[in-house]
Amino acid sequence: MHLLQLTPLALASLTAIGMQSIDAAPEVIQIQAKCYQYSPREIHLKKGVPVVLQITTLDKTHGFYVPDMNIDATAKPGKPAQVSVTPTKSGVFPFSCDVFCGEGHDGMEGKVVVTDK
Ligand SMILES: [Cu+2]
Repeated sequence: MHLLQLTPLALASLTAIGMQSIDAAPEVIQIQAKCYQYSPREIHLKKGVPVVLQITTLDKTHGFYVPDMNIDATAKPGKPAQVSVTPTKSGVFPFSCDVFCGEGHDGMEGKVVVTDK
């Protein structure tokens, strides 16, 4: 009797564990922005693998603009920007700050490197 009662529960737990690994949350990649640079300056992604980019500013408002990937985010102090992205093509895609932040603004840039799986 006890065994029969436990079996459905055990099966349910196994199923839950299996589902969890399939529906694993995308990796969150942290990017820090400050006058006048990003850290890291180079972000490596894999084609077809979803990720969340979280851009945090350490000082004032900065942009995170990746025209080739249709990303245009703004990180405000105390309010990081979150961008979900699944790269659809491999290549090197430059990003830059598109919110004027001071004398070094024009040189505030980096690149996203997308490789095939
Ligand atoms: Cu800027």
